[in-house]
Amino acid sequence: MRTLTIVKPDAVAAGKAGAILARLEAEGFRFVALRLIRLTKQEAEGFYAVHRERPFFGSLTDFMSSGPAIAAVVEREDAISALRRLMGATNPEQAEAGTIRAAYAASIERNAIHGSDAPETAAFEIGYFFPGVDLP
Ligand code: 3AN
Repeated sequence: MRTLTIVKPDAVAAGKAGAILARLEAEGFRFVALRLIRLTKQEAEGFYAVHRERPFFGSLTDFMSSGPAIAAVVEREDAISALRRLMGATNPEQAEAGTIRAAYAASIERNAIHGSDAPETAAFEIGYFFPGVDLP
């Protein structure tokens, strides 16, 4: 099974991208596709369209378009739930010890990593960053 992950701009700016990608590999994820992205505000808004009505939408899309990030398609058994567990809670103060957000997230918004939350969102998000790519 596959899912979409993003090492967010805060983690890339902090020089933690390599550590996070290495952690994914250590937890059994294999990279299927990977690219450095620099989202425009509009692209960030399109990606987070489901959150359009949320009060943090403007700030979130500013942050996500603030600098380079890394988008990757990763593969593993139970990839979606395994990645969500490895990421930890959205709010790093509530993230379990040993999770990526507990280690690297600065706040509920600048929280280091994204992972799709369901098969339908994974399909949409993979297509959003790798359109027309014939993934192996
Ligand atoms: P998750 O990334 O854990 O699936 P979502 O889908 O609820 O969390 O939220 C998407 C993103 O929106 C989060 N990764 C985080 O960057 C941001 N976010 C969520 N809740 C808040 C909040 N209360 N204040 C600011 N940003 C938030």
